[in-house]
Amino acid sequence: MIIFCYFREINTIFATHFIRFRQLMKITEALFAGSSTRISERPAQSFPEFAFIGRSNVGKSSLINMLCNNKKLAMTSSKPGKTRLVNHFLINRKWYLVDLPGYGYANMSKTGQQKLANIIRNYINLSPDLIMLFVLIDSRHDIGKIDMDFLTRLGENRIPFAIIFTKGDKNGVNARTAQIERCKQQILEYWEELPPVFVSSAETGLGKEEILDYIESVLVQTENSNN
Ligand SMILES: Nc1nc2c(ncn2[C@@H]2O[C@H](COP(=O)(O)OP(=O)(O)OP(=O)(O)O)[C@@H](O)[C@H]2O)c(=O)[nH]1
Ligand SMILES: [Mg+2]
Repeated sequence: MIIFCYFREINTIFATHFIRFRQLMKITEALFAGSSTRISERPAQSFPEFAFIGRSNVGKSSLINMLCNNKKLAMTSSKPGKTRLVNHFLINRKWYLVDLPGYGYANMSKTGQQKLANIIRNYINLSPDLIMLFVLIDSRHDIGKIDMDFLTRLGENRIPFAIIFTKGDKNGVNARTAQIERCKQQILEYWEELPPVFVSSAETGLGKEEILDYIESVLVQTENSNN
């Protein structure tokens, strides 16, 4: 299948990311740097970007807050469709965390959904500084068609991504592990190998160290390949 070779190529470029570095990344400063609807409106200063995407309400903004130890940094809500802009947060004055609107919010008007889809597509396809997209999946659910289609498009556009299974506190460890295993098998029906996979909880901090260490390893790798 054509997707397989795309993923193999992404994997070759990012293979070294699978090696765990013990960098003990710490976020000492997280500053809101601006909101945008198109790439031309991004913050003027350019730094490597790690962006968070996934279904509306999956926990993107909450995860950013958890990673930054600041519950008020990104706006969250129990109602889907809260984040409607691309929000840049400058971390340690060196890189950005980017909070994106969610996809798949069925209760929004068709025009509203289209608008969000355009904002997401514009950012993902055109940002020259996006080095890793974290695709968030609710750890209690199967991977839906909308998520799988989204992953396929990432493969087609050669966007490097990792997966984070969110809301890990909502299920017991056994049920969570079994469900995540199901999701991995679903991914392997379309992909030759799994991307890097993490489990998180914005409530308990589960996954924080692993995700931050991974970001650090990608940053080190990117710096090395630029020198
Ligand atoms: N128990 C639990 N609840 C979570 C977790 N992460 C997010 N939530 C809750 O899920 C709801 C949605 O969280 P958000 O972070 O706003 O989700 P989002 O993906 O940014 O949503 P949109 O911006 O609407 O696309 C909120 O009520 C959060 O408190 C988690 O890890 N555990
Ligand atoms: Mg949000």
